[in-house]
Amino acid sequence: MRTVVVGGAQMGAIQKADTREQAVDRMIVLLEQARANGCTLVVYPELALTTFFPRWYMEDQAEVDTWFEHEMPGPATQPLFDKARDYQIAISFGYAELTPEGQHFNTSLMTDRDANIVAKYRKTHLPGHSEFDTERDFQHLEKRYFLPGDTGFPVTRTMGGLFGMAICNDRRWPETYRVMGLQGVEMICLGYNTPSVNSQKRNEGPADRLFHNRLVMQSGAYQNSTWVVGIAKAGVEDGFPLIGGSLIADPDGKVVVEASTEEDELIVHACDLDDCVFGKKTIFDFARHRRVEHYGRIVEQTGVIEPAG
Ligand code: CDT
Repeated sequence: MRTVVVGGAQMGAIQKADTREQAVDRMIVLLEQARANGCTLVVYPELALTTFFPRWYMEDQAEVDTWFEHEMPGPATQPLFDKARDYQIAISFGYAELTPEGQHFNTSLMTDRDANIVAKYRKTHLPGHSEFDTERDFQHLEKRYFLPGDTGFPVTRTMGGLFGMAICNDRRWPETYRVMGLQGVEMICLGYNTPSVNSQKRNEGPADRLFHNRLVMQSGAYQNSTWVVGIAKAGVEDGFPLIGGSLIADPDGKVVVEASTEEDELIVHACDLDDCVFGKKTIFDFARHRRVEHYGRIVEQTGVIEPAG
């Protein structure tokens, strides 16, 4: 057995006026709960330190930059790293990253149990749009504020296993899981901020959004025989609701634990990484069963090309 006791640290709403220090205080309370539950890894949401600011249209780059972290850890986040090291708990969380070269990314990190950053991932699939869209009920300006990630989907050896990360919209794309599956991934940690209603389709509400949330993470887990830890920032941020539904899916695609609120809530499961072995050696033994000679379109083509009529 190679057990990682995972704490999925769902966070409730963070309002626009809330400070990073307030968010970090809440993250530390969740870390303390995780410690009481024997967790060795805690996973927090996408953009865990602030409100989901891409819903706000901004033209002033200096104002935009106030939502970004210029260093990691920085003054506001150092206490979280310090507590995680004291408790010997690895952590993973999302934040807006401003690099020394001035590039903006939607990023996640993972530490080892000594609070050393061992992996970094920058969001690949940026949803939404880059200009104010009058057709939408609310804005989703990730394409305005972030560059597409430049990391690919790295898989890192740490804590006796193979770990990868993804961020929110990435979870809807099978390529995300398969690229990590091809590196033998055993646990994918991902955070999300998903509006409870589709801004372009009002009748797609929370029930549908939660259905899609489970559907994609359960399939990603099963089809790559990996654990998937998917953690929400949930609740109503300045009038804009986000779904909860944080969950852990096992390598058989089954949900083993799921959040029941839209508040700060810790879900816990002892995940045995050896549970990945059976699927990886049988039905999803990629080396024996994949037929790459038929998959060329997946990398040669981006959009749809229909057959000639
Ligand atoms: N944060 C994030 O990626 N949210 C998206 C919303 C898509 S609607 C423009 C998601 O896939 O949940």
